[in-house]
Amino acid sequence: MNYIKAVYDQVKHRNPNEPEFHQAVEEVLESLKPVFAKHPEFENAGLLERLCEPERQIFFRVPWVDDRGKVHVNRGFRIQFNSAIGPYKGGLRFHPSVYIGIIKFLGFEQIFKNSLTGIMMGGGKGGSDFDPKGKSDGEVMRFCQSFISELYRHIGHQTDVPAGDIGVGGREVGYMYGQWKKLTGQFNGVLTGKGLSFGGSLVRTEATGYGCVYFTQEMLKDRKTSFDGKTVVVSGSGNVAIYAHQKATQLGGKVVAMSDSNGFIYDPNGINLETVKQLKEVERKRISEYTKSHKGAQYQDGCAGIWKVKCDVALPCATQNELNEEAAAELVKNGCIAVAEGANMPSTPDAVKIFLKNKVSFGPGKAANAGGVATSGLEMAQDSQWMNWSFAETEEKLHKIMVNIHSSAKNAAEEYGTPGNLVNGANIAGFMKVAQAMMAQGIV
Ligand code: NDP
Ligand code: 2IT
Repeated sequence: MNYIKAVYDQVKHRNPNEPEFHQAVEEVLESLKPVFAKHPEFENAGLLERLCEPERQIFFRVPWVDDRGKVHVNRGFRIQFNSAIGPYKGGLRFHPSVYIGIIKFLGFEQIFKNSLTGIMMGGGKGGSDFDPKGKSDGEVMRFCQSFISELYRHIGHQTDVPAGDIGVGGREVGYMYGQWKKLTGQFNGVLTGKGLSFGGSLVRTEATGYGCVYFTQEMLKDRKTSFDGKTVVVSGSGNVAIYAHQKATQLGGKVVAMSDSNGFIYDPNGINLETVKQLKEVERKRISEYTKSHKGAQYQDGCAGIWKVKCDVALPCATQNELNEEAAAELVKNGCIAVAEGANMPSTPDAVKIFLKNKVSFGPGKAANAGGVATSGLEMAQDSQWMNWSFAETEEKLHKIMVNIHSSAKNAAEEYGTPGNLVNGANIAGFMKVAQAMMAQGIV
């Protein structure tokens, strides 16, 4: 279709040297072809041009002082991508690889992901090229304070609500919330992922990993099977990976491999999650240390090697483009039947093609990892009511949301002629709600 191609060419022209953003846009536009064939009015309304251009982009300087008194300057970003269905919502990523193309790809994905949750949240994302690794608590705190000293004027509980992502967890959210409160004198929950004693929600910490496993459970049900007795590989060992491991294990799976950016561990007896939590959440060490206390386990340098480990279910939960064509072929060869993306865009487009061609059940990130932002939405709902829900009540709500996301994606895939293709289904279902809101609200 000429219209879709023209929009994509314009995105590439306007945003040069941002391959991750191009990749995310191309996948969505490809899925939307049958929608635009059915709805010519969307083209007249310039819907795609508007959708691909962020409503607002904020870039700022983040100066901070290290423990030796040296001054450093990082870059801060916040992309307020689309507010058609609610306040901008999305995480902050602190990682040295962050540049505007990464934030745009994440913000773009977030629009459709947030729509799929069924909660009133628009799409946004932010972050910095700051590297929290190896920094002291004091350095991280001073960085977070400096970051919020600029960002605070652009966010608000009904305008833009940031949260965590890579390199931003409970510690960082706490420091940012403290500084935001000091600057504004308010207490209204402007960030999500907060500590439980100051407006956080139970289950938010676990939500992305749990949600990813609930989504996978639905895909397995469609194949008339379950997690029980399945061998599982989970890449990463951060927030998403840890709680994906926990829920997969609760449902009867055995997680035999996990990784970090240096390499991966393989433990045929099942990876001991307490050890991983202690190493990664408390001591902030490398995953290689696991083998010191678990003699039956092996460590190998290079994180991509994890996809050679034989498994029934693979959950990529580390970062974008960590699973390529070769890795996908290896998984298929070894009998893997389901892949669900806990991370954002971890599979390359060629890897996705291999999964779909070989009838591997494939859950794309914007559907499979939506449990995190969905529970952020539940945190916002609790804050606005000045209430706390129990763990069980919140988890039940998360579970229902994931089941609904799976069925929306599945139904949309069928309705638009590609049954079983949850990539198309998630893109279309996420898009339709945003499109209807944009059509109703006029040209804004
Ligand atoms: P964390 O910072 O807690 O953990 C990230 C993990 O990924 C670490 O194990 C890290 O290893 C590894 N990793 C990071 N960069 C690379 C890389 N370039 N190559 C290999 N491994 C890498 O982040 P999260 O667990 O929160 O996020 C993981 C993924 O999930 C991201 O894609 C994020 O966008 C996505 N996501 C997160 C949500 C959330 O609620 N937190 C919600 C939805 C999606 P190392 O320690 O060596 O850096
Ligand atoms: O990618 C994501 O969905 C997140 N990092 C979570 C965003 C949020 O606002 O909870």
